[in-house]
Amino acid sequence: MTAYDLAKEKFAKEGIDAERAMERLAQVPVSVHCWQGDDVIGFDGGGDLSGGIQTTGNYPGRARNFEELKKDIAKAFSLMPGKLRLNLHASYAILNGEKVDRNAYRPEHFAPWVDFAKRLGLDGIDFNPTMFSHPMAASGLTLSSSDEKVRTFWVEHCMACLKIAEYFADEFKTRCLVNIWIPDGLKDVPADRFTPRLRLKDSLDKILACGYDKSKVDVAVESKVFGIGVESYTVGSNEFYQNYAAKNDICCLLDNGHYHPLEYVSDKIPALLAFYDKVALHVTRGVRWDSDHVVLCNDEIKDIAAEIVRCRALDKVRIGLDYFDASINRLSAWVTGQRSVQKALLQALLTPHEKLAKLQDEGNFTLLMAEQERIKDLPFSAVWEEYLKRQGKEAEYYPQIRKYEIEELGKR
Ligand code: RNT
Ligand code: ZN
Repeated sequence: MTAYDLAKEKFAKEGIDAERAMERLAQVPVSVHCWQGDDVIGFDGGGDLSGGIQTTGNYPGRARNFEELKKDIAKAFSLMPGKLRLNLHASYAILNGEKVDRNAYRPEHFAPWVDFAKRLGLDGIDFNPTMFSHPMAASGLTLSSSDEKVRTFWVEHCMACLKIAEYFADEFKTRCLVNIWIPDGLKDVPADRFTPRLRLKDSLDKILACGYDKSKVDVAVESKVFGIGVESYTVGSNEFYQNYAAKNDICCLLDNGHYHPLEYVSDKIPALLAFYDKVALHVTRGVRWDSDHVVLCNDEIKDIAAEIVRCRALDKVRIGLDYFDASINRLSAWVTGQRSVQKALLQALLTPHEKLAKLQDEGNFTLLMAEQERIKDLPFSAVWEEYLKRQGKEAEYYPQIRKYEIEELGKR
């Protein structure tokens, strides 16, 4: 018997079908962010990375253009198991020298991305307006700016993004998630916390009123606590966006780096699912702050995966990745993070949640604790290895990364 056969038997004894778990996992799309490949710089020359987010490190081989980024994505994605989507930022428009600003981007500026994503056999493309690293974001305020010209520019940008999202949805016949995140906030003690929020509300109203096709596009809003240089006030706070999303029938995006360190996104998922039919995620790893470290298969990620599975919400939660590490090989960072999410999901799919929930309902907390601990020792790794094998992936992917580093990245 192989290690997998033995594991399968063990899981069967727990009432878990390992075959079904692997099949289900292969169907869950993970939207992989393009911005890990080039340190969130983009192609439209908007300016240095701004908005209170930061990439640190200087590992050689950063993708400097579309060709290099495509090459890197193709290589990294080839090492990722499961169903993949591409998460694009508007700043990755392919402008080919055309003088056009972000408020006038058109689907054709992303057609080369569609061709590329189709060539890779991806499930679709998700999209993000880029409201940072641009002269119109120089004040640190965008949709909430007191300058009407600035607000209008970014409202137009978001509307343009919604059109582009419809195009993505049409091309792939899958719904496109458009996630709105703005850097708006203040470094020091505000004199007015109210008016900027009213302006943000008004800008969002204008964007949503553009008549985008709700049968093709999901709009999400991403809240945050603070950013570097904007420590004292964030316009798009958690309460602001949760209420906005609820009242306007759009979706919340939870980034697990965007809360106070003892608040857990895993606990927020079931809370939101009681009210929303969809929840979007940015899976990341914050170390002491929203540092966007590479996702590892740690307790936080396992808890998030467990909630998605036991809320029976694999079709309701849109999983996207959001981290950027420039201190290590960028492709390795990509693959490690994506595999960590897949591994956590597999573990969640192999857990007898119903049995445990029953113990909770019966008030049998002694056995519940004992079982929760015993289950940690089930042979998950044998199923993970089998899953990788069936997906045509090797458990050890570093040799391939190293080879690519020598042959491709080393030349940059
Ligand atoms: C910033 C947000 C946002 C960005 C990306 C690049 O704190 O998490 O999602 O990281 O849009
Ligand atoms: Zn995010």
